[in-house]
Amino acid sequence: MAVKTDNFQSPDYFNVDELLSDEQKLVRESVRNYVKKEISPIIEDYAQKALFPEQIVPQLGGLGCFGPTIPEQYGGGGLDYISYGLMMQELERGDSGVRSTASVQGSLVMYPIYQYGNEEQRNKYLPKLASGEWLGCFGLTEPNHGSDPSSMLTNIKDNGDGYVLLNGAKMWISNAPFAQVAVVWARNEQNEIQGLIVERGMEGFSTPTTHGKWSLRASATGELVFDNVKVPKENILPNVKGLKGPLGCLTKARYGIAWGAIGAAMDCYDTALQYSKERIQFGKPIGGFQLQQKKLAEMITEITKAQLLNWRMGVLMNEGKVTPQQVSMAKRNACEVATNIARNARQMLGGMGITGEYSVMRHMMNLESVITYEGTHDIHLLITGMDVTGLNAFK
Ligand code: TGC
Ligand code: FAD
Repeated sequence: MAVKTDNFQSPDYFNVDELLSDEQKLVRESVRNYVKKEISPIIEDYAQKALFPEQIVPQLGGLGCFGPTIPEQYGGGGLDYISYGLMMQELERGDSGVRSTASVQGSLVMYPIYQYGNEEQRNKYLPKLASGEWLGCFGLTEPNHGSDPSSMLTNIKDNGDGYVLLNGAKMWISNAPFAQVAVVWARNEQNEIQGLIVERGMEGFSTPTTHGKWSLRASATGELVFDNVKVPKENILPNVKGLKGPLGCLTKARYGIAWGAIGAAMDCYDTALQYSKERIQFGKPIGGFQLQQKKLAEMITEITKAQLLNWRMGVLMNEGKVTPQQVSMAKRNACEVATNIARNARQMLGGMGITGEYSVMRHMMNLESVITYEGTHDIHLLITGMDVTGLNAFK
């Protein structure tokens, strides 16, 4: 496939740029330039072939996209949450799978080691994860427990010799086939959920690849299988017990997804806008027809609303005031908006919309995963429903 030129023009209808600091704009610019140079030219080819572009791991590390809010002493970027959000926006503008790689590494692997780990664990793992020397994954979902992780069966038993024995299986795990390190959530003998760091090479630990995905094809997904894996007790994350451990990580990752999904939507909108001005039918550009303008007008309206919501969420996150329920709303909204925009943009491109000549169909298929993982659309509706009514409709 021919190398692509990326002519992305970022939509900013309500001058949201004016709300950003110079540092935040600089961060965004560097990731945008990286995506134009290293991701856009190759990503369609990798997605078509269902290959994970392994080279992005050290590249993203070098760019500071892994753990940007983790303190610099552990290799993180020491940046604020709006910078982090803008990074995720730009990465997902390129491809949701690339953003996934960064989200998992930063929010689901580095964050729990930083937040729930001890100093030795932080020093041992965080710098290597930050630089991209190591890739990590996060194991919460199981074959029979997705939306309801509280019912997980994966378990640890004290082996009496400084080790625990880990048994069970995790499914749908991003980065798993290439990861050196897995943060795994399991039940202990007191029935409490605990996190532990499992390393590739531990006997009884395998990571079979998941094949046949029509979505996130350039992201590697796999299982984590544990068959009496002897994990040193020192690999248990000491500072959290219970489901709030993994759910706390999800809040950080959902935050990044809310920004990321809008990045994908911005790319779909920009592609459809440019196409509508160039594609002539019935003697004029299709952008001159009212039906196409309605689609574009609705797209830019929804993108703008979501950009403002994300910015406000970032401010609250920086102030330590955001609630998990607010993050949940922003994640759900961004995914729904982006999914609808991708579908409409694809239609606006006519037959060309189903080809890899344009990014839109790839985004559209990717977003089906993004609206499903980190809590499905339904689960996030129920989180908001419970928050506003005080009544639990999950069970
Ligand atoms: P519940 O009783 O509500 O809560 C248990 C404890 O956790 C606390 N909590 C949270 N803390 C931080 N952030 C959140 N978002 C939190 N939600 C709840 C809660 O306060 C409580 O604390 P405590 O101190 O009282 O113990 O738990 P529940 O079992 O009723 O479940 C609630 C529910 C359904 C919302 C939760 O299970 C859920 O969110 N389910 C969705 C599962 C999910 O999102 N899985 C994601 C797997 S990872 C993934 O998809 C990665 S893809 C990444 C990529 O590739 O980019
Ligand atoms: P289910 O929970 O079986 O849900 C099926 C349907 O039932 C959904 O429509 C859901 O909304 C609905 N439903 C469930 N409960 C209720 C209810 N109470 N009320 C109403 N409707 C309900 N997980 C990880 O741990 N780590 C990862 O890195 C990871 N990466 C992923 C990558 C990809 C590409 C995908 C697709 C998934 C990934 N996941 C990961 C798993 C993801 O988080 C789960 O798929 C998601 O949480 C949903 O779980 P499930 O697939 O088991 O669906």
